[in-house]
Amino acid sequence: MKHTLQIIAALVAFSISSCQAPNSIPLDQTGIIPIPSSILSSSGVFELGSGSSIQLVGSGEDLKRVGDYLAEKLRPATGYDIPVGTGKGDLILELISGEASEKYSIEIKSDWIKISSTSAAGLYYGMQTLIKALPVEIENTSVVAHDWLVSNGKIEDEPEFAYRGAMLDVARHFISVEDVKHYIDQMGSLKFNYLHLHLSDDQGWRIEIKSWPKLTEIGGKTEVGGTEGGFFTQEDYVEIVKYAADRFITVVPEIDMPGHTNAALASYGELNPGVNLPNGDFAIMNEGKIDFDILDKNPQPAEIYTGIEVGFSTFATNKEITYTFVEDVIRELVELTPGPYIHIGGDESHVTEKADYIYFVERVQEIVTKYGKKSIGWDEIATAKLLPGSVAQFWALEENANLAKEQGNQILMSPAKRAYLDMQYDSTSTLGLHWAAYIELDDAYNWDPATYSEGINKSDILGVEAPLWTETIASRADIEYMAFPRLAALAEVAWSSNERRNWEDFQKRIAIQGKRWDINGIGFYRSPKVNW
Ligand code: TNX
Repeated sequence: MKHTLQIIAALVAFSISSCQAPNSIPLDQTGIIPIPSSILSSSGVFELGSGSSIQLVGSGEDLKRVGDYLAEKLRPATGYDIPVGTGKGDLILELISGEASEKYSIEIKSDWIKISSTSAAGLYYGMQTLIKALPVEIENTSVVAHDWLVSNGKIEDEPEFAYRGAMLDVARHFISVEDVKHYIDQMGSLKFNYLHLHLSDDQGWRIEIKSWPKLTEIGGKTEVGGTEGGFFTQEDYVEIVKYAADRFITVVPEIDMPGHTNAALASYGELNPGVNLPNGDFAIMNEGKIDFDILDKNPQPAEIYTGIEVGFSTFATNKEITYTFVEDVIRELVELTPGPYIHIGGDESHVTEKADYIYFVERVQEIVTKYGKKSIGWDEIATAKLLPGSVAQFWALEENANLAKEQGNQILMSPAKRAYLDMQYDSTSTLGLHWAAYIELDDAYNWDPATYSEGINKSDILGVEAPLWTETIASRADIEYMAFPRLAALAEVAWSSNERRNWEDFQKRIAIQGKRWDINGIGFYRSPKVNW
């Protein structure tokens, strides 16, 4: 009898404890990436149930949209209705008054969860954190039976850097609107806030410019390897800008110049540099030399290029038609671009004379300013005089970053050895290049932007950007394989403070993120550095 009672008591105790906290994972072990500034776990657990609903506190379309995203994320796997409204709910999104910032907090009690921020962007980031605090099964797109628990506690969080970017090179291989949107979704979940689109290069011109239609008719036709290219119509581009903005991501369009311009030079002969010969003929320059095979009274277009060499093309920096062209392109782009930046490229202009390069970069910055925007350019632009507010994107040369700093300009950190997503993981990688480095996951993770470059400190840095060049990358599967998991590592470099970051802890969290990617159908690289 005594024995039986003991068993019953044990069973009751077991069911009570499993009722209080069935399988709930402590908040700091849920695998949140990027790691928040602080996570406090407390006892007790919140359970999402069929009666759960989202309560919006505050007003505005942005707030409503964040509420809708959260509901849309929670509905498929749970099968719950999750209505969104201003009536009482157990998932509270609270827009608090005060100067808008990206900072947010999440309080998790047994009966409710509240995300608070002074901005809708902050609530969006809080929502992304909450999703990662839920069991990974929440990623399923059809109903799964599960206890949807979140441990009680409090999270406080804010980003380390204002600019957290990713770049897609849609020029070497064209990337469809659909694939760009898919990338934007992933960026949003990792709290990136800038999408840089590399819209033109030697191998392709990818944005419709109404005043210069041959750019896309001719320059958009092909891509690396000679396959069919493509381009964004202005409507496509606006659609991307809107899709990104809905996720608090600002698009930065890049027209790379004066080098990396073969696609434009193939579309319009008059943009080509050349020399007037004594007999009245005009000779064009090809790969930096006079091409005596192509003589005409008018400059001829360059030939279409589908290889992967860099540094052979240049605009004619001494002709007014070039600046008319650049101004037309920038004017049309500005009309479609609400964000503050236009990226003017400026890298690897190996066949532009140094003085001509400087003259060109200075003039183009003036044009960007005239249309109310700020310029970003690859670090070489710092060899010219920078206008106030222009940003140098460090990719290769420390001395250029320092030239920018000396001029009082900020630096965007994209060191090729750490942040380039097109670099191979190791010598066995079948995709990617390795001119800068092999970049394993820990290489992408273990660096501090504030100490990476001699002389460049935290206050000189606008942010961090992870570029994906596409010479060897031709499909969504290729993009995913190169970007993930490294994009998540770089998201944490950009968002979380160096003090908060820890590789051993990241190894555990990225393994959990990998389970999410598996459910999402994202074919990521299973780095041997992680116990997936
Ligand atoms: C260098 S990075 C380039 C790109 C290439 C990339 C390949 C930079 C500013 N220029 O044109 O695509 O290397 O890794």
